[in-house]
Amino acid sequence: MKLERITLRQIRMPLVHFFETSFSRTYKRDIILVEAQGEGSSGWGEVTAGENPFYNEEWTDSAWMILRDYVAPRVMGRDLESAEDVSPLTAHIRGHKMARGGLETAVWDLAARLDGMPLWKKIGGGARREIPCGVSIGIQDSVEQLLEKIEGELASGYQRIKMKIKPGWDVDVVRRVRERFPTIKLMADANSAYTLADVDRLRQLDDFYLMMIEQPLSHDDIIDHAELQSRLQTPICLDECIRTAHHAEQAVKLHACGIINIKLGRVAGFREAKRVHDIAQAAGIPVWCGGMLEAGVGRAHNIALATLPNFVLPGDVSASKRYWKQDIIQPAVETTARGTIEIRDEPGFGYALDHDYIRSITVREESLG
Ligand code: OSB
Ligand code: MG
Repeated sequence: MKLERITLRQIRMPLVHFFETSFSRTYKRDIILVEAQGEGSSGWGEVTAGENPFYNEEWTDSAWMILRDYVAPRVMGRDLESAEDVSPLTAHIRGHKMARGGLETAVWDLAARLDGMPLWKKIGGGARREIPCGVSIGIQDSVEQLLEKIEGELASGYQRIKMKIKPGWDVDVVRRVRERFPTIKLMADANSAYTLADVDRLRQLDDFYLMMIEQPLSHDDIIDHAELQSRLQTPICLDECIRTAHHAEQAVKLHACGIINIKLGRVAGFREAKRVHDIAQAAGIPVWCGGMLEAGVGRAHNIALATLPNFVLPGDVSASKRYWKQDIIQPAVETTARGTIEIRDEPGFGYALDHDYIRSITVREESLG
């Protein structure tokens, strides 16, 4: 397999509802789609970087430059035995894993299409025909608004609720959610808003039998999480700080977490995501698939990933309509009344691209040949 052309497209999509984390509020997304062409077919990937370097060091504009100037030139025209070969070719680039993952995932999709098989099969997944879904609910303007949102998501069938927390929107808000919904699967994501000095505050969350607390401490720290975990009953789930399989090994060794959230972009694509998955599985640590407010392409890739065997917990992959009035794929991603997404058997990521719609929301395009 050889790539003859790589096309980058930046699309702009308003969110149906703003999404607020401890680091920022987002109203619209600027997303890079990567089309990898070769052997008469196209594979598609989505760069999961945010619009600002607040979740990690990447953002839409940095990813565009890295893809154009560093990632694409290292892969274009090379003889690829399989999609596994892409990640090593770009591993010389420090950081910028979401930019690398944008092309890596596109090549996996291309490889699956060339073999006429679904992407979930190509990556070695298929442990389940439907993936269990939760939702991630951002910080709201009021607790009432949050309770209302949770009510709506539960009515749609979602299996677990994740709420975002930050200092000032934590213990009291979680308490009110628990009082209202005593038996739901509930968890909290802090996106690195705390330090070890907050241990007493974080210990108060043990009262609410949360499934887990996600990434309470620094985005690049594992050691402090290990100390915090030893002082908490609630399992810690690591997100931001697991960027490689080696980080997963270190977290296991230090007992820094009980659960890992795997995001394709954060670890540079399927190859490393599978390695993180395998390390966690061998250590008895369950994983789930995180989300980055993806449009349809990234969403479909996440669905494929979540069919690997150790993705046993409901993830943050949910229906398109929670994010977009119109998604870039057809059909849109929908959930069953059981709070699951059924996998599809079409070649590649399994959905059709809505090219006309993509064209209409494209704000920048560059073809690299
Ligand atoms: O920490 O999981 C996170 C969104 C943007 C950046 C970081 C995170 C999130 C989410 C949303 O929680 C998950 C989703 O619904 O896509
Ligand atoms: Mg998170």
